[in-house]
Amino acid sequence: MNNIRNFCIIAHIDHGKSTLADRLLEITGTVEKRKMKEQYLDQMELERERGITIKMAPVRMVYKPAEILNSKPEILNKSEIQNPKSLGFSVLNLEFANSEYILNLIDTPGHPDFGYEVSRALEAVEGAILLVDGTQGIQAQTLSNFYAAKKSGLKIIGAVNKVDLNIPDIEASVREVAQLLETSPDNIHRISGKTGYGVEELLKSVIQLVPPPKIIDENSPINRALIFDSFYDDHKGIVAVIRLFNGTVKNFNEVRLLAVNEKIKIKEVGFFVPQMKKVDEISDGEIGYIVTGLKDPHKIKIGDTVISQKSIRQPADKIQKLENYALPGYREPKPVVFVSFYPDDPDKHEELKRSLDRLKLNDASFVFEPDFSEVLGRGFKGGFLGKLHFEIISQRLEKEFGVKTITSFPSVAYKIKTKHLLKTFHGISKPDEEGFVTILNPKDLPDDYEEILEPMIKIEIICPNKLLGHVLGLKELFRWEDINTHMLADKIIVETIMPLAELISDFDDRLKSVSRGFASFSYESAGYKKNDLIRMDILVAGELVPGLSRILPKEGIEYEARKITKLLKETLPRQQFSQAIQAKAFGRIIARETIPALRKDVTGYLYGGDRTRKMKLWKKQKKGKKKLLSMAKVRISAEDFKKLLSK
Ligand SMILES: Nc1nc2c(ncn2[C@@H]2O[C@H](COP(=O)(O)OP(=O)(O)OP(=O)(O)O)[C@@H](O)[C@H]2O)c(=O)[nH]1
Ligand SMILES: [Mg+2]
Repeated sequence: MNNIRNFCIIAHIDHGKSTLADRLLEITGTVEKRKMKEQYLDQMELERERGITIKMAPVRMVYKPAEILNSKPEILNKSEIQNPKSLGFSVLNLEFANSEYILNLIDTPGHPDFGYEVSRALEAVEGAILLVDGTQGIQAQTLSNFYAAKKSGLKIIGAVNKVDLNIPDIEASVREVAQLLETSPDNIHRISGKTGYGVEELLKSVIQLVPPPKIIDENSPINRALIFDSFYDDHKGIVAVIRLFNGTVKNFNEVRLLAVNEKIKIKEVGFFVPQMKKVDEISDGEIGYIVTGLKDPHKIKIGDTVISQKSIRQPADKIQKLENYALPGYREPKPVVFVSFYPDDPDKHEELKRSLDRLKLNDASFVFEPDFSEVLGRGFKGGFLGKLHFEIISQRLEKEFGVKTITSFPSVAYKIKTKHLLKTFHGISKPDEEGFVTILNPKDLPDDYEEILEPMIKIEIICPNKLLGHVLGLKELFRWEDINTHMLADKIIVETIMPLAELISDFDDRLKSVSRGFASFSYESAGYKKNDLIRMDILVAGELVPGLSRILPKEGIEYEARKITKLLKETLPRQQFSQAIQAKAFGRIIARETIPALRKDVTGYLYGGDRTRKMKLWKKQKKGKKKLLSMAKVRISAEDFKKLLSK
């Protein structure tokens, strides 16, 4: 066990984690060179398409320094092995070179919407490489991930990446990282994940500095493992990704899932290499998977503890209460964006449910519950960690499961006081002690509400000093309050309070563009605040489109109404007939556009003056249209929602 190292790579988005992981896969011979492709661990179709990591990816690598040295005869001369400097390690020397190490790496996503993946990975490892793009320096998620890793008690190794780009700012980034880690710049690695420069030295540091796995109570009569991820495999069924904290798990072992209190017989155990590879057992301190044989996806709970007895002669439950063996597990994810999904075809309700269940198995931060709309029928309300998270789930539904859905505008949770009773799928909403009910769907806001509170966030933006003016230029557009600034090395941190609803408009894009990509942000919730808001409905061809209602500040609503009707005109498909698009608020129409018809003149072949015949045909066409209309559900893709939400 002394030769096992469990570690992850954490960083801000795009700082090069998955590219560094590629080099580690190569150095350790885990993936053959001819099979190598860029960001190898990003295996999901959407990850490759978008060039970002969405899921954490564990991989087990075996590293034999001596073998590597043998393959490089030019450096295999004893004096060099004993001269630590040349090989980048200082303590272990020959003993190190002759050993074999098991390296369990977890690549993590950088985008804050997938932060739950990172937080779970942190609990399965003992160390982290904090990677910083040398051309950018420290960014918001560098900070938030660093603090999270520190809190989890991990050994953190700093590395500045992309040194192949040879830009002068690199040393400034090194100083920033050194300051953050409270160490000397000499201890920060300078690497290039692209060329491989410095990567082997970094790996050696991981081996030297990251402690071997911690074992909780070696004499415990219980084997236990933490479930930190799960997914559905078409052939194997429900698979749990685990970290062993005590003992071993073997094929065909009977184990208990503690939180859900379910006994299962393990069908298969294995490692990720990075594909699933079956083995006989996973032992102390290692990371791997178990095929659970479970049919019901709700039986897998992320953060649950898998336990079994080490020996039958010591019945565990007699020794201690089983709950006492539970590992700490995870805090529940807190969704901030809510969207309702309805199947395109009402008959597909079950299929949609099954698909959402499977997605949830693969994405613990996604939550959903039943929902109902008079027009669209039975559906589900999904809770997401952000706008990108919603976009990804919605696209995965379509790509991986072939399920088409009608979705509502992404919304946040408002609290309102009203005389009306608010019906939800689960019955009538009960007011809290202060008389407020929470609404997740804008359509539920009555015009004559008494009071409305909107959720606020505390946002922290980090940018180079010289861009401060540009960043502050966003103040009015995004309704900032209480702005504070402070310095961190050559950067400035802006703290402000902003409505959460602004975050799901195009805040991220705007910040990126005013700062040319040099500013980044993180946020946390900051309670609720009373504001002057109203519901705006959208009518297409005179009919209210359920998913398009939104809650907006009264001030500037006409502008918002004109913008959305115009955008909808460009977005919605043309029909056989012209359609009016209207925005309604304060009980009246405040903006209007018309989508022209895909003209097909049914009277075109008639000539002469017999008007009644024409009228008859027009009438018939109108009737057909009416029928079409009642069926014309407005389907808007996640990408179009993004456009509609932009400022
Ligand atoms: N020049 C240069 N480019 C690099 C280097 N490492 C990564 N890149 C590029 O940076 C971009 C992002 O790389 P990724 O490895 O996907 O970054 P990531 O940190 O995994 O991104 P997320 O997982 O989405 O947070 C890609 O275009 C890489 O080719 C490097 O050392 N040098
Ligand atoms: Mg990545």
